[in-house]
This record gives sequence, C-alpha cells and structure tokens, in this order.
Amino acid sequence: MNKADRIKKMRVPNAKGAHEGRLPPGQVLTEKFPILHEGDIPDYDMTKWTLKVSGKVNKKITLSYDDLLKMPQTDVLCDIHCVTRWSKFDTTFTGVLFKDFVKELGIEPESKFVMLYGDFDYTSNIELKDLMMDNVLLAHSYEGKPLTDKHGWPLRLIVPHLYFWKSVKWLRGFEFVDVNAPGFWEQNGFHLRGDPYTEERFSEEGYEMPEDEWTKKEYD
Ligand SMILES: Nc1nc2c(c(=O)[nH]1)N[C@H]1C(S)=C(S)[C@@H](COP(=O)(O)O)O[C@H]1N2
Ligand SMILES: [Mo]
Repeated sequence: MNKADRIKKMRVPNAKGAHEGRLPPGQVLTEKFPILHEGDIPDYDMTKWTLKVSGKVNKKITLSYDDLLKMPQTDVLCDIHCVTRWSKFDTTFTGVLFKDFVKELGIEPESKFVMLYGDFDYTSNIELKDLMMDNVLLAHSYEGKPLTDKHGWPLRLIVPHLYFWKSVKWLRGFEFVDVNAPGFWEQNGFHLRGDPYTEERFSEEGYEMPEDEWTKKEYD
C-alpha cells in the first residue's frame, strides 16, 4: 500500500476542542518534532554545496551558503502541519524570506509556478503566490540553532500555510516554470496544493481519515 492509501485508511481524530480555529481539521497536536522523509540523509561538503535558481527567470543563479547567510535574516514563528496528522505549534525558524530572496537576486519571475528541488531527488510543486506569502522561509536554523541534518540542514524551505511535505528539506533548487506539474508526493496521491485548513490532502476526494502513522516513526 502506498503512503496516500495508508493515510486514507486511518481513523479521523476529533479535532474540535481547545485549539479549534488554530488546529486544522483532522490534525493532532504534538510537542515532539517528528522526522519524516524518503531516502538517505545527505552528507555535504559545504565548499561545494550550491542552491540553484533556474527555469523561466531573468537571472539564473547558483548561490553558495555564504551568499545566503549574507542576505537579510528573519525569524519566523509559525505552526506546522503534516498531512500524516501531526501539527506542532510555535516553532521558530531563521533564514531568508523567499520574498527577500527574490528581491535580493533581482529575479523577475514570469512564471506562475515553481518546482522545488531537495536531496535526494525530492521535488514538490508550488504556486509562486504561495512562495511569496509573508512567512515563507529558506531556513538554516530552528529554535536559534542550526537545523539538525535530519530536519534538513543546511537549508530547508518552510511553507507554514501548506502541509509540511511542501517544506522541502536539503533544499537545492528553485525552478520557475509555467505549468503546475506534480512533484514527488503530488504524483503519489497527494493534493497539488495542500492547504491544511481545507484539508487538501489527496488528489481525489471522499476518503475516511486518520489516526497517525507518524507516531511509529522517529522524532526528536
Ligand atoms: N528533501 C526532502 N524534503 C522533504 C521530504 C523528503 O522526503 N525529502 N519529506 C517531506 C515531508 S513528507 C515532511 S512531513 C517533512 C518532514 O520534515 P521533518 O522531518 O523536519 O519533520 O519534510 C518534507 N521535506
Ligand atoms: Mo509528510
């Protein structure tokens, strides 16, 4: 059974109660920080690490880690919501806001969509307008400390207003495109956009829902 099918079969928790309004429907609050990804954790030589901006943009650029650290730095306080049903309140990440990143580089995006690339061979599609939201961050730190490798060091995306699979760990590239082609999970049964408040979980509608597969996984 694939991941989408497993989540569809879970029982739906009752999300009504203390956090109604803040906790999206069908989510369970956790204090922990679960670790979820496909494949291996990368081991980088930071002298060779790059972040690539490609596709339909005026400036195609390859940045070093230093380039990023020299850009304006912002702390973002946000809640995060994983499609496997866990949500975590009040997380703080530090890094470069996407809207600042675009400004600094003088990129004039002509395209409405972006394909996000992370190691190893992870992709996720996103609309440019979702990336341009106020608290979308290219994050290098969590709670004031460098990200742990399991949570995406040296760089991960944080898109607080969409399910966490869009928050690409080990981020390596942004490709500006004019079609909203599905990324990795989007090709495997998950929604093209992924708004937790309207439960855009799957690419088809009408499923029975959760319990939680994440409790069986690793977390810190
Ligand atoms: N590169 C990469 N990024 C990824 C993933 C992945 O498999 N590879 N998984 C996504 C999914 S499904 C989730 S829920 C979050 C988990 O982030 P965390 O391990 O820090 O909680 O990372 C997202 N980013
Ligand atoms: Mo996930």
